[in-house]
Amino acid sequence: MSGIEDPVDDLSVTPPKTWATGVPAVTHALEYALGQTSVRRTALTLLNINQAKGFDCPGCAWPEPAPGKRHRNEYCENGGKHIADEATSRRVTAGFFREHSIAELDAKSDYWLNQQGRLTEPMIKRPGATHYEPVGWDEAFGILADELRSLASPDEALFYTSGRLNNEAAFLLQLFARAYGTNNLPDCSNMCHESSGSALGETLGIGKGSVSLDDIHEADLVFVVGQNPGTNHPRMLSALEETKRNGGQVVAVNTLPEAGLMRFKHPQKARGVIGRGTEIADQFLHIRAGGDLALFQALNLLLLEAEDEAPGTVLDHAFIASDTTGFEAFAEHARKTRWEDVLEATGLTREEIEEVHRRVLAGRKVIVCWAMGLTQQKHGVPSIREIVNFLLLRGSIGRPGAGVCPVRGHSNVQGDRTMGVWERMPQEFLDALGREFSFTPPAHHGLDAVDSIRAMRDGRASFFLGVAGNFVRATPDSEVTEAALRRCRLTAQISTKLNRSHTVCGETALILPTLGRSDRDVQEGGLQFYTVEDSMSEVHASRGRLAPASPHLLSEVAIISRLARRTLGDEPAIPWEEFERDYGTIRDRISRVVPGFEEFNARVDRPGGFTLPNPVNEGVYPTPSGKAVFTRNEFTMLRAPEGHLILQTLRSHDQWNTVPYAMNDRYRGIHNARRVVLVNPADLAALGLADRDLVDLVGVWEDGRERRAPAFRVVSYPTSPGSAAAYYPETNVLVPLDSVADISNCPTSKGVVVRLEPTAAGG
Ligand SMILES: Nc1nc2c(c(=O)[nH]1)N[C@H]1C(S)=C(S)[C@@H](COP(=O)(O)OP(=O)(O)OC[C@H]3O[C@@H](n4cnc5c(=O)[nH]c(N)nc54)[C@H](O)[C@@H]3O)O[C@H]1N2
Ligand SMILES: Nc1nc2c(c(=O)[nH]1)N[C@H]1C(S)=C(S)[C@@H](COP(=O)(O)OP(=O)(O)OC[C@H]3O[C@@H](n4cnc5c(=O)[nH]c(N)nc54)[C@H](O)[C@@H]3O)O[C@H]1N2
Ligand SMILES: [Mo]
Repeated sequence: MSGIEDPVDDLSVTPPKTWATGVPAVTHALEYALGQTSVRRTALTLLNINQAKGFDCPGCAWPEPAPGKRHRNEYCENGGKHIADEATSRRVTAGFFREHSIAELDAKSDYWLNQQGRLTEPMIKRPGATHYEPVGWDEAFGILADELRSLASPDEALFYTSGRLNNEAAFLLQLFARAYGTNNLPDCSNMCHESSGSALGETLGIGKGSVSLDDIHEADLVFVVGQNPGTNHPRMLSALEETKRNGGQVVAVNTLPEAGLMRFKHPQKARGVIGRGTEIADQFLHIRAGGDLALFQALNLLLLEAEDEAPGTVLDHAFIASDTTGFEAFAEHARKTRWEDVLEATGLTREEIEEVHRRVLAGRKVIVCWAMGLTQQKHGVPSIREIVNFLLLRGSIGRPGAGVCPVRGHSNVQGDRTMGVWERMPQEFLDALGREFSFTPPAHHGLDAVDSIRAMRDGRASFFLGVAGNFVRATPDSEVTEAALRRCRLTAQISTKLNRSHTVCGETALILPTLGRSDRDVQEGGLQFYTVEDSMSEVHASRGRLAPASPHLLSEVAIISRLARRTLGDEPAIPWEEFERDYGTIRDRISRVVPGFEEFNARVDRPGGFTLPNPVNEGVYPTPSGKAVFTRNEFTMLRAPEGHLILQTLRSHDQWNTVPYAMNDRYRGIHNARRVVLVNPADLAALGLADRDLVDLVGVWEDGRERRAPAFRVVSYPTSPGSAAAYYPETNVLVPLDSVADISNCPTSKGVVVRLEPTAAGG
């Protein structure tokens, strides 16, 4: 398999940190930036991140405070690193590809590939070639268009995107795919918050969260479940600090005692520099992997029992009667919850859960936040449905300070979905799109990420275009996925930086280099801006400031427009050239197709942009019954066979998804190595292993095929009993393609059964 070696294996371990951010954090961002580029570019980039006239941080999707309330430096350490990584002065040129064969590049680590710098001109690998060579844009579009036109069915083509893409380009991509004839629009959401979308769509009729930043600030109680904000959403800690200042409480639920959940030192305030910072979690539940469903079932049982004891004081009967369906059936089922199951599944004590229950009773303004620790579990969808039950019981939805908060990942992952990047867009959207552009979009659903891999593996798809992501490293079962991509007739990637999706090629492969968020985008119609939507449905503009990395780059909008025009000609009649000239004309079309975007151009020009309407907060639930739905969820838990552990594959502090920035995970005390596996000391003893032993991680799955990730250092760490943790993407090889969450089809990246085998000598 490709590129498994690490540049450094010089592991040192220090005790895990018990607080997050503070001055060292900003220093780390600056260090990374200055290692990549000049002082001037560093200053230009860092000072423009998330400012009203600047660009949206390409890091996470956490929202910015209102324009007047923003800090001069409204970014975090990791946002600073992401932008420095894009603004780097290093360049990958034609000479680089002459020097390195594709096989040679494929043997390099993900870290090394990224460190080579920005891509500068379009490149092609022709059939049978060992190297990429330069190709003109025109020829590249011709090759892509010929291939698309030669397919037996449009459904043999796949159009992947990640949430790095802006709204305008996302709208054009889905328009192009549908005008061409397919709904095959797999995206990173399929591997990310798909379980949230499934659960919330079914129960509340909306695929997104319902709270704003102000709601977080004024909540009585915020749950942070299966999420590591100190690393992945650092600005969320400022919001939680505010919750606490206003008298609210925080309960953290995690299999690891993550630093950011414990204590927070604000990096941009004097208080953050000295002193102990703010304690974040009032209560920390060190839960077993996959125990969250059982936890919320127990909390729901306690609420029903408390209502029995003091009728009319606990549940919100008026809300339940007016706004929901299914309460009786749910309650009957919930009363059968057995404490012995709950205690086994969660590993918590009954006292701990009762203590949470008392906190819940203290107020109705309750918010539950969650991320990958829930969505990437086999029973992620029922777990989230149970959270909705929990909030509905006390009417903690659709009211100030209350609601559901799936914390999104990529900066515009939510916007891409709003723009129609989804293999299963509702018919109303397709009808509106068809009306606007006078064609009939295909009605049958397309393929998601996992099904796309199956289709390539089985020869049902042979054309793959990836936009703004790294499909081959983001997806599970690396060996299977790599073989699937290599079977394609053509693979093409619209990217800013080199990654493994460029080295795992189809017969023909193309690299189409593009502008990044921080780059100035000038078209015939003048200086352009893009728009994005954050995790709380706020839509705003993003304007790049830097000189583009190379004169040969085209914007994503330009690449998609030119490819579409070349492939489709004038049928259907879509003004692709006009779109490329002036992105405002795309927004005009969006305003006529996508609900909530009326007068888009006018409204997005205001500082801070605008917030999309959220029906749930107006008491409207777009479900078939028009009400919020209580669900019955069967108790279930993760069990590993004797001698095995449940492995979660997660992010270190120094990476952006598939891209490691350094070999460190500072808050967890891991330095100079990524091939480490964190295991509870009691489990280590039971397995006959010692701290720093070298082991292979061996995946165990019902298909009997061996999946092996060789040579990991064991680190004794306070993971919850029976569970282990190691970094993604090095461990994706262990996640079976068919091991997916029920209903959402999201890979179970947080629930992989493994055994640890001592690495054979010489291994
Ligand atoms: N710096 C940085 N920021 C990022 C990203 C990045 O790579 N780097 N990625 C972005 C993206 S796309 C996303 S989706 C988000 C991801 O944000 P997170 O979801 O925070 O990311 P992970 O590192 O996958 O962490 C999963 C967390 O869930 C916990 N967990 C695992 N299993 C369970 C379980 O069964 N129950 C509970 N209660 N907890 C569990 C883990 O211990 C860990 O704290 O971050 C976004 N922000
Ligand atoms: N085992 C395991 N697997 C996982 C996960 C996990 O927790 N465990 N997490 C899943 C999740 S939550 C997600 S979201 C996916 C992430 O999957 P992806 O979104 O596909 O991966 P990224 O690593 O974010 O993609 C990085 C690449 O994007 C390109 N890029 C960056 N900026 C731009 C830009 O502005 N324009 C363009 N065109 N290209 C750009 C660069 O070339 C860079 O190499 O991975 C998923 N896979
Ligand atoms: Mo994600």
